[in-house]
Amino acid sequence: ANPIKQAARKVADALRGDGEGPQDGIPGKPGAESPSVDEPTQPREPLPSKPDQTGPETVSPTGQPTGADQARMAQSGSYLTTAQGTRLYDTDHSLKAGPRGPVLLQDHHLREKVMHFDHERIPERVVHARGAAAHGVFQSYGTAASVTKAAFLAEDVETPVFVRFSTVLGSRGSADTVRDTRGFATKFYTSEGVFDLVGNNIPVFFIQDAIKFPDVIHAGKPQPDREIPQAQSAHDTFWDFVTLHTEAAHHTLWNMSDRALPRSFRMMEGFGIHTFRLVDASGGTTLVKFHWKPKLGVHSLVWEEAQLAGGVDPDFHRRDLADAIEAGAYPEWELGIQTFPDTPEQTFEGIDLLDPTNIVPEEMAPVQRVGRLVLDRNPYNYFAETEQVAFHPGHLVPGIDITDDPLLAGRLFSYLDTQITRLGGPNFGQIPINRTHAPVNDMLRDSFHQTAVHRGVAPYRPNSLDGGCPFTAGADTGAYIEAPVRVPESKKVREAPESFADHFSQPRRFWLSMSPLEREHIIGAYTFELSKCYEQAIRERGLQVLANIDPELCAEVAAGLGLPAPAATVPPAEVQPSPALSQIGRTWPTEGRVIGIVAGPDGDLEGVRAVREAVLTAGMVPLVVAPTGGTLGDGADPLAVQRTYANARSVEFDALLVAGVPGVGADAYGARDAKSPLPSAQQAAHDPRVGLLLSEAFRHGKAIGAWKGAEAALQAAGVPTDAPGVVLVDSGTAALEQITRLLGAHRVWERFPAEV
Ligand code: HDE
Repeated sequence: ANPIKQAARKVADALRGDGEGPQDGIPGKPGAESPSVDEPTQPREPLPSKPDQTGPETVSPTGQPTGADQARMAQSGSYLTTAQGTRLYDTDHSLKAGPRGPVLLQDHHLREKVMHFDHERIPERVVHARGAAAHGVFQSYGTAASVTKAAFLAEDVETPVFVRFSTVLGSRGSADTVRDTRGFATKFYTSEGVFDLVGNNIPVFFIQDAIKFPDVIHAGKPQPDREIPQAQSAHDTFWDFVTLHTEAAHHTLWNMSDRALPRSFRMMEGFGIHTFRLVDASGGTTLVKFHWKPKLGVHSLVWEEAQLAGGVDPDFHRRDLADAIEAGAYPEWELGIQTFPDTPEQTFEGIDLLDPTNIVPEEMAPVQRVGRLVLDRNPYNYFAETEQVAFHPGHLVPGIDITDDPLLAGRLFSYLDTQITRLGGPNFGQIPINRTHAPVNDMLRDSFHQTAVHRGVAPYRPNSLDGGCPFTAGADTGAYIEAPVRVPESKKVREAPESFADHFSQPRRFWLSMSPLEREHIIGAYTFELSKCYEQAIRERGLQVLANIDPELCAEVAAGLGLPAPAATVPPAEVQPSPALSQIGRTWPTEGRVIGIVAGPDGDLEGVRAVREAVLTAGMVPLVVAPTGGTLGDGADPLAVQRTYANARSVEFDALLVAGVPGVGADAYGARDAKSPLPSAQQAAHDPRVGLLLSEAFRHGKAIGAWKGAEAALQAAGVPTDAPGVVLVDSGTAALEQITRLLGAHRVWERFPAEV
């Protein structure tokens, strides 16, 4: 019998609905017809709003039971089809002249399937290639309504958003926790069109003029000969550039600070960097800088954690973001603005607002809160949403305008231009994640990937064939009208203004605003990075830049490098510190923090159960760590294990709770020796994996709470029970209470050598 004919008959039967057709349909919908395909989008009509913001239900990090989620299923119908909608009877074998014969060129299914696969990859972003994103809602307070007519900033308006976080230098597959600036790009789907706030977690930039962007990125990316190092600034070309081009000194200093090692995307500030211009209902203008303030505070990893995570969990930040949202610990920020009078000089208290290497300290211009952002849904599909989202600083809405910052000017060109290569043409606005929620009525036509079927014959103006439509709007009908600001009269030049020439006073302010411990971290970072440079001249130039920022910083780094400290070539600037820049010394909410509960079958299981519940009630995420996977305890209600001694590393946890006697069951690892004279409980305490977990947590300043009989495990790990932030009490819940208090400060800073 001919198998192809047999199969074809089967399909024909199935189509008639009377035979045993393919049975691989979705459970519950046997033989259901595929839903009819939606009409192609008509850009003239209001586009459908995004689906409801319901969180996907899948495996929860807390080990909660999960349910199937239709929206997450790959199938949308019972039968597999080609891209043209034709049903298929086999997708596992090529069409051949006999089972052992040659494959036939006429196999159009094979051709289509492999052709599509061959083109699955698109170019990654030239910068910010590695990212993670989430959907959410922005709710405005209305406090900005007096300075901007932007509809989404009026009182109590809810606007759907999509936010993408990223590193800058690494490729799409690089590690999350590298020392780098982070992107913080927000797409607001407002009623007046899309507004993109394409910012970073560092408020200044390496360069003052967009024409230098290719230079700084060529220097920062892996070196072109061997393509190393990946996603790092610790190499000759980066330091060669930033030490010659001293306007980079401020951004580089932030990069050497803890800001470049965020604990979580949820715990980063965001900055629009450039000064923008707000326009109110009567045409009045105000200069403004945008800030995102995280509800959980600004927190960082320590350098060793960042390095470890790069290996043990390169997806550390994207996992943290997705897990937090899935667990219901929705990340939150407030949008804030610093406002400045729109004077012809565009300066504020002597600070040039057009220079993107400058900040204005919050003590001089407070950040006024204008709305709240909540991220509450993970993307369904990384490629379709996170990869294809296209941001552009020129996506502006009425009420928000630009200034003459020369860096911003270049960005206004670049972001559209780059999408042509990355997304394959100018119609990227029609990709679902990029679609505006405002009605579109443009006269743009054709080109690659055009999904609209435009009607009519007159996509031009003026016309009579369409009755003169479309008409242009005015100020009273929601038109985007550029603020009619005066352009300075001058001759054409390739020059920076004199006010852009001070490269050291702003970094000096940042340095002076740091606590002693943060300074230690900065010194360590410069010493590490410059020590990775091969060229002596580059190290020496690096020290010269530091000498011009602060002699003590320079001396400490020079000592670490074993080089003499040069004298400053510019006198140290007289600047006031800005305490708001320091991350240490405040108390923050602990929601969404991850608590590791280290347990073993011989430990206090009831205590573990109780503390797990208490962690959940406090809005934090409990992860039970046990010798093996599966469950702890038998009987009717065993306790699910989320991590094992073999796969848990301290970097994942913000604090540890040690339940009684951890570690039993480690035979295979050699920790438990049948011939040992020690009772099993004591041997268990010496499980080296538990020891590593505890000693790392201790070294990285994490709170450790232990109860009933955990002393031996702490001792074996070299964790003194009387050290700051080590809590030894009678029960797990009592331990939790104390470590929660410690967590408010993020880490037990007293454990670090430098005075806080
Ligand atoms: Fe970007 N930048 N950039 N940048 N940038 C891109 O756009 C560029 C700059 C930032 O999650 C690219 O779609 C130039 C400053 C973020 O998709 C590209 C200059 C700031 C993202 C581009 C700058 C940023 C990008 C690459 C100097 C902070 C990721 C792919 C004038 C305010 C957005 C793309 C996302 C991405 C160009 C400087 C932030 C090539 C020419 C300053 C967060 O267009």
